[in-house]
Amino acid sequence: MKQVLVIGMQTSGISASALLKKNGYCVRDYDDKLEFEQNWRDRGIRALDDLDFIIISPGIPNSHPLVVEAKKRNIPIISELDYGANQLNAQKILITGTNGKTTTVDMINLGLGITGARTKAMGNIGYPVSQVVLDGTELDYAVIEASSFQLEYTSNIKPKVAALLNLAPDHIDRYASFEEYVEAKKRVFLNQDKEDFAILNYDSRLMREIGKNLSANKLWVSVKENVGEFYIKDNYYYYQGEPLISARECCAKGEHNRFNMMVALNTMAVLGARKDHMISLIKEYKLLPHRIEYVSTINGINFYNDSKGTNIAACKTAIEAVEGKVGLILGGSDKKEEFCEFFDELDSKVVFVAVTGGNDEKIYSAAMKVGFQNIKIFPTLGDAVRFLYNMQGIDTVLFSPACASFDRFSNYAERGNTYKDLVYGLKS
Ligand code: UMA
Repeated sequence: MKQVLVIGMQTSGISASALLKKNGYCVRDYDDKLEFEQNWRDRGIRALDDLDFIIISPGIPNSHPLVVEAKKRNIPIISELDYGANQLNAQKILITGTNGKTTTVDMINLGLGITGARTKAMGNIGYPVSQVVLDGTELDYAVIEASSFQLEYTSNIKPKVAALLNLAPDHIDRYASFEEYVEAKKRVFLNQDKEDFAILNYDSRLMREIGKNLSANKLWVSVKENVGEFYIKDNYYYYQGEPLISARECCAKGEHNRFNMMVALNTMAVLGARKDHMISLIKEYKLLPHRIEYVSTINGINFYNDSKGTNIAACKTAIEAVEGKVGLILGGSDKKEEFCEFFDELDSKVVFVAVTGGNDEKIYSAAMKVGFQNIKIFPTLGDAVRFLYNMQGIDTVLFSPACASFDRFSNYAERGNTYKDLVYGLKS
């Protein structure tokens, strides 16, 4: 019987392990934290003896001793996403990028659903691909969100449509350089040929370079220029040179969401959707929670929750999207991004920054270095919310931490819900 090791026993690992067992493999489950029967953790690198391959969860870093040793021994390492996707009998749509992946996957999934196709969103969005295989769900399309962590160990998937939305520094805690991060992201186009479609961001010079080496049909998307099949002119979505619908009909506001929508529309178009399907998507789409999510207006102050804003680029997008004089809440689990430039270039509509979380002092000293004085550290998120609420001259309180949530929460959703509860608490 073939021997496989699964590293990381949470959402991805649990599903991968069950699928491997179903497929007749002898599976060793490994996790640094969990104590459970037959956890191979206690066997150290002996867990790697006589292995055929390893299935790795996205959260396991390359510096993990088992990964380092497995590479020395030339044991193949496969991502859970790749292992699952290759057993799915559906056309694959693979979406990556630094920001906007989940929203775009959600848009495509809704759009293809409107055409009557059987479709499901999966992957980094929160539902492991291996679990979809285990569930036995019959699908026409698998709309897969892929993180750089998942793409690093993905070699076999051949997506009909693949999209790289944008590239900005992220996960610097995990990658030796930005180039290394970009290399992982580029793998979204791996194995595509001239039968397939690659969607790229025309507004990024780096992306235009990447496009030169792809074999798939390229579909360019821009919010600045009228390139490609879809573009926006005078606040109207255009398709093949003809106006489609007013962009104001879509409640997902902001330039970044218009970009995401055009990626979804391009995907629908190449998969045969009709114009009326596209119009329905634009009219019906509602953003998922925790993405520049409007929470409430209390005593004239608007509160927004952008807990999914886990890097500086996402935080800047959120600042751009909200209106009035802004009180910004920053901070969380550090991802090794530098904040000096952020404060140096900070939009003047941000009148005060409240910092809270694991990297509060690092953020505060970056602000001091560049002379940004309107900033204060708070022990808890609640203290930060209450301070900004009581401050004079603020129209909008924006929680867009630009950091991961793992310092105080299990994930961004728990963090966002905590923020929303604190805001609702101000009413009582
Ligand atoms: N673990 C170890 N050793 C380590 C690190 C982790 O044993 O050094 C163990 C932990 O104890 C834990 C398990 O590994 O038991 C966690 O594995 P994981 O972090 O891969 O978590 P999963 O629950 O499998 O969730 C993963 C993705 N998580 C990450 O990439 C960090 C989820 O994306 C994804 O939804 C899920 O697979 C299903 O595909 C979350 C995420 O934060 C939302 N993604 C990042 C992002 O969007 O920025 C990339």
